[in-house]
Amino acid sequence: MSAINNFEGHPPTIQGRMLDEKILNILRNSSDSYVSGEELCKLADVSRAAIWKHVEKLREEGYDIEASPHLGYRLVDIPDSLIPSEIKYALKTKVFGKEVISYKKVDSTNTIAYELAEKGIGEGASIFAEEQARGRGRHGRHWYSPAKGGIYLSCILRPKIAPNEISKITLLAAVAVAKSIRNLSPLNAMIKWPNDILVNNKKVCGILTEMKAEQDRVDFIILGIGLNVNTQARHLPKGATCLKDELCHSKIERDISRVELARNILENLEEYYSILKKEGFKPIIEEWKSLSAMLGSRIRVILQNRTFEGQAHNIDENGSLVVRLDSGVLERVSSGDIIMVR
Ligand code: BT5
Repeated sequence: MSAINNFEGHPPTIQGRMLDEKILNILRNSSDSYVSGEELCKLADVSRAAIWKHVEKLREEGYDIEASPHLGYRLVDIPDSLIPSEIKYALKTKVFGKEVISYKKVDSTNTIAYELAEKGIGEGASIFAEEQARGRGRHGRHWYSPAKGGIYLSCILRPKIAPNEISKITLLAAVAVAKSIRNLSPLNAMIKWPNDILVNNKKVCGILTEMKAEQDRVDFIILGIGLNVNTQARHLPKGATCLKDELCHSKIERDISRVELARNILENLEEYYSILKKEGFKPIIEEWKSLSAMLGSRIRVILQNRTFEGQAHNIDENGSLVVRLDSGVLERVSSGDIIMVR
């Protein structure tokens, strides 16, 4: 596997990671001022040599830490990297992102998450990568996952649901991501059934929900989210866009913080997942409908063995799309591809 766990050649120990975070938090808390080496040793309860080693490691991860022989250490800049210390900082969740594992490059975060789920990793564990060599869409399609610009995330869920309810999780995730884009930008993110988020009718995000299940119950679900944030257009297929370019078209020139967006997505996932558990699927459907790019529109439905047209009429209690055919007959579609006709 081409993965580099936690931006090193080997997985860091839990103690090592905790010390990194401890040092970072001390530097963060002193905002713009220096923390002397002596004070840092005292607060982190380690030797000067250990501080130096961990500061070096943090620098390798992209933190700009100034070291002055007389004044001590100062945090100058933090990286917009999808690393545990950044994702977990100020993250307001109990389950999603409780465990964060980050990779520089993997084949597919869904594959890694699946393997970890089989080994028993807990619900909410979140696997991030800066790049995927073999990012997957549905039906074995390729998901373009170039380095640095996107968020490639897979979360492990262990809900008590039946296998035929899995599309509830896809729809829930679509609501969470669309809301996060709207929370952190002026862009009107919309949802296209079943698993796309669109901005200005172009795809910015796809969701791939996979599972391991017994006949009547889900063992675990891997919720995979691919979101183009600052991705260069030349790396994307036709019909796709990224948030940065859509902001630029609205005359807003800025990078969006992937870390902030990733945190917000984890927080929204937690909120909607807990709504699903406590109140059922109905409130999620209502949210989904309010964000829908297609209800009421004429659509073409492409299934494996046939294609037909109709009007996107509704979403039913299981997350299936209800299409009104020209004859007036309502047809339910539980999976397929949709093209908006006009
Ligand atoms: C999807 O499939 O939209 C699901 C994509 C899920 C990707 C995430 S990334 C993290 C996790 N790990 C993985 O390996 N996968 C998940 P589908 O509905 O089948 O759409 C696939 C189609 O979207 C492709 O055939 C292209 O037309 C288009 N596409 C591919 N890459 C894209 C991108 N980066 N942005 C927008 N569209 C893309």
